Amino acid sequence: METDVTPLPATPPDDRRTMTNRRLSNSTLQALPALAAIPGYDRDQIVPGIVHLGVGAFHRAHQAAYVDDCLATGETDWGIVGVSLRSADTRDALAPQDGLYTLAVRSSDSESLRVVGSILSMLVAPEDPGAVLAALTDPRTSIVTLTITEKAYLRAAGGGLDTAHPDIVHDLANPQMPRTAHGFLTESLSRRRAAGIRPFTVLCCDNLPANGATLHRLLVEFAALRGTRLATSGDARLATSGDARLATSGDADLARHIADEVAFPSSMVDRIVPATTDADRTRISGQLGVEDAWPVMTEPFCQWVVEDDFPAGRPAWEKFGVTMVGDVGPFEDMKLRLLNGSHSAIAYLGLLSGYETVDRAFADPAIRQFVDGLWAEAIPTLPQDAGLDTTDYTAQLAKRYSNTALAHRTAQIANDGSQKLPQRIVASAMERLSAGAPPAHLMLVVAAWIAACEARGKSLPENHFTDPLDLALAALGTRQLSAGEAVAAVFDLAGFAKGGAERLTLIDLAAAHLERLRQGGVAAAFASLGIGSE
Ligand code: CS2
Repeated sequence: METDVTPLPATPPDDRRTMTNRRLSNSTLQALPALAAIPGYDRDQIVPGIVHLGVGAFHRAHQAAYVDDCLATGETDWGIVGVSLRSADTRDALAPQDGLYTLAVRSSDSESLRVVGSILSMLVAPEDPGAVLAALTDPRTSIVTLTITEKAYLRAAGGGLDTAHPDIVHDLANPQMPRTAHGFLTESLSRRRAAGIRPFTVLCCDNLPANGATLHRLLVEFAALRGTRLATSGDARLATSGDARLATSGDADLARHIADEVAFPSSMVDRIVPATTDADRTRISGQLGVEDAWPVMTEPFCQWVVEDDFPAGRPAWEKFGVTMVGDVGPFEDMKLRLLNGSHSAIAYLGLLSGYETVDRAFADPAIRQFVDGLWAEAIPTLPQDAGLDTTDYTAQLAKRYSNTALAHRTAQIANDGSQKLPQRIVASAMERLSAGAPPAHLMLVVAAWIAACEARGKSLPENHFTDPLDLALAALGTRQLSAGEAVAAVFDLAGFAKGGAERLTLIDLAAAHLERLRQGGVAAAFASLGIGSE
């Protein structure tokens, strides 16, 4: 089957002639100052082998940089077709740049610039879902990577597929015109199977526990449901084939095919990537001498641990820094519970204390002491026999959080708390409690999230951060609930500790903290943990 991946439009010739306002692109690459490293390979020779769903700043600082290293070693089969599932912004910025962008690696006292060339073309799903399906069905596509954020997995509170979500309902009824990652992956796997093309490997790169297995389960559920809905919806294929049973069993078969034949290795990804600001754009463009409309800022640290299960082939990732393992679970848990958990803590407690960035919040001795207490509660929940060095890991985290050049905004991390806290905080709290130890620090993070939500429109700007549950959270906010009532209602809404024996105790702990936060602010909550008192 032929591909119809749309190449990025070439830079208009006029642009090449003008010396002012020139754009970063293939034609200006060789003239960049020596301070910026440029791709050391011929981009024209690179074949697209990876489709990436969700081309945000994180992907461009992480997987695309690893692939760039791989292409530089002479592998040519792993160029990236980037897909935005929602907005056209990244495509609009990168298309005139032939997909090139600057990665600025910043520590407190130095910065290095590198132009990344691994993204060959970009597609915007809502503009042309057919082109995305064609790229996914292209026989050259062997790997599909995803960074679509936690909320785009569309999980119901119990963890299964949210079958009531309008986009799931839409995609089940319109398999040819999907909106969700579930719809795109399922339809393209179905087309590949029908055309005799081997399935691609799906490599999830989002911050979810057992992320590959989680996505695998959701897709099997989606595919099975798609069969059910097709059989009852008068779908065009059924009408023309006149054999409803055939089509139904076809989709049941597809669910089985995805369950049995498609690999979903899990992976742990790590790099801190603050949102790019206008000041970053101006500064980087000034240094390059050409305009880069969308550079990416990041830290020196970078980690990728991947389960080695790629039946359709993979780049020799281990040659350039990726750790290939049999079981990524312990690494995922350590990262989610120690890094992401403390990140959320710093975000909410930092916002309530008036800090705009992680480094400023972390420089506050009380917050620093709190984070140490949080780590002390979370560490015993990690597997003890997996060789994890949590002392070294947390020491590195402390250094990374102190990077003053990143300006990583607390409001950025605060987004989507309802989707993040279950794996970052609540899971550790439940395990801690069932081991007989009260998770007092962990539950302050939940209370601080609720208090930060309550503070929006008061001490914090109205939309300072957002959450998929915002409408329901705002409705709760109008009811003048006691701390206990508010926490219980939020646990129900977000599905925290659903069905767990620990639920009521966790609610009590969080409610006591929320009451302290409401009455005496962060200092009062910290005092209950012995932080800040002499
Ligand atoms: C952060 C993560 O925004 C957030 O929720 O905790 O994006 C974090 O920076 C990355 O996971 C680091 O790898």
